Amino acid sequence: MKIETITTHPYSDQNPGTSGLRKKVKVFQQPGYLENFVQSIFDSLEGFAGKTLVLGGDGRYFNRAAIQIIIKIAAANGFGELIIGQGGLLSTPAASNIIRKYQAFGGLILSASHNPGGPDEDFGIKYNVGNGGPAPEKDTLAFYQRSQSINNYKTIIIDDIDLDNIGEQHIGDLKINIIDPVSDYAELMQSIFDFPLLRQSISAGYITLLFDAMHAITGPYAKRILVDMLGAPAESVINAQPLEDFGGHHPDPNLAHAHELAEIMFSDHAPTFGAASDGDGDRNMITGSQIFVTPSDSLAIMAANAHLIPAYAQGLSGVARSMPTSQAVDRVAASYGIPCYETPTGWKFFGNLLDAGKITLCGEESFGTGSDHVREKDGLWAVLFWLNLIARRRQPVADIVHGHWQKFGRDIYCRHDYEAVETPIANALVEHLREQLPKLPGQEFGEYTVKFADEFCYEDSVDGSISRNQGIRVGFTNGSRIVFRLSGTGTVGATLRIYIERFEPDASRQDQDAQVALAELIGLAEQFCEVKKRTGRDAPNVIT
Ligand code: G16
Repeated sequence: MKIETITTHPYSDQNPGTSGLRKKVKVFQQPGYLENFVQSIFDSLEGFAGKTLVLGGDGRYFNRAAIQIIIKIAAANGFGELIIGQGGLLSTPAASNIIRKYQAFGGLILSASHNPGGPDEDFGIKYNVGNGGPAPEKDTLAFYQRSQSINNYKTIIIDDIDLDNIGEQHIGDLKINIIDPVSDYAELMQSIFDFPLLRQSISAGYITLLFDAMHAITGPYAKRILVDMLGAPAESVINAQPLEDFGGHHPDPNLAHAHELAEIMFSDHAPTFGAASDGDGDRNMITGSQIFVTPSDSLAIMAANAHLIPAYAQGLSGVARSMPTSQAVDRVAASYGIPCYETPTGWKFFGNLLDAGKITLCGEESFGTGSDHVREKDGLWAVLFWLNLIARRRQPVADIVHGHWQKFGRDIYCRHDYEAVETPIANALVEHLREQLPKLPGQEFGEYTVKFADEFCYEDSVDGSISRNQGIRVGFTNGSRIVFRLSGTGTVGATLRIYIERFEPDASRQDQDAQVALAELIGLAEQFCEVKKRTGRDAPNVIT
């Protein structure tokens, strides 16, 4: 194996965001761009000689080409084994499972998640550490710093590797193991949920379901698990074929983008349960006949009912949510007497809490829920959790949700996204918000009095690391909140996210439309941040 050292020059924009480096495909296709970032990662890591690296992606455009490039750089840098999903495919939670199960040194996951794919769309790459979770901030910072001074990368000159046939291949001392991307994951799911009960509920027609794979990675996983193993009819999984451009759509599981599913779920021939997952299979959207379950409510309901699932029958050690996620799960934790942690946005912040056994379940408003079974959020796991819940409780989704609100109260919640805002405008807006923070506490706005106004700073209770500037919060004396953040996953300009919530304990007032119930707070958010005034827009691009 002859190692070549190729001269390169640094790119200034390789600072990973919320979840790895996400850019337009054309940015990644610049000479040495992907190579630099991968070499920067390897240069920042220690002790991987002869060890195993897991490699796979969501199958979007550039996935295969990127895998071939990475194989050669990994070989030249001295890894001993590469485990790669057949066809270069691995869902993000499946990759996390494989890293853990085979005790790999780490893994590279290729995805831009829910962002669109294709030659003019998005690509991404992130490194996951040996616990199967996304690299912590200290590592991603090291990758970025290295990328700013890199002047060469190592590779080998060989023909492309066959990614399509399962089995072992060897290049010099390097073993390349092409594996079935689904079977380890399916086995893990079988160990968590009550598959016999699910099979029975589906065959008896008690549960009817529809899963929208959005032409992304979960198609093969859903077909194997829901259809082959649990006996759901083949037509229960739609858009099951992974496509490089996701059929030209955003593989983003929300009511706007999973509209085919949404139309059926709100029609008079809706099945009992409907769900969708995203590009790389870590997000989930949960619906029932005539009802959409917000991700924040879904997390709270899962926490409240976890004891009904075989793997969590002993109860939960604790729960966690990202800061902008609604406080619904906090109420469940308080009532069950278990701790609830509030972390910054980004799955990487849950890793330490999960590893330390402080939490069993965690989730985010951005359509992510997961548990200690892997170190990523997990779309199909959430789907199976809900199916298992419905099978155990023998109640429709709407009854489960309304029953939960009656017991714990409802945290009425929404998120407004203003996408592709010009970066200077977004930065000025954040600065404007910051300036107001010291004077807001105590001020009254109609029925709302500001209790606190700050910028969220997180101290990790396991390793003591501190993450500052994680979103601006305005909290009111009645428990309502408005949160402002700039997204760390966009690829064009800046995306402003505004998260709004209000607690409604009165069961007779819980069935309101969120936009109506939150209208006053939505008006206040504009008063504070002036996004409409500053951008000239009259509405958010996406409301979830
Ligand atoms: C990633 C992160 C999540 C985060 C989401 C949105 O998810 O893993 O923790 O909540 O991005 O982040 P932001 O608000 O910064 O855009 P995914 O599914 O995109 O990998």
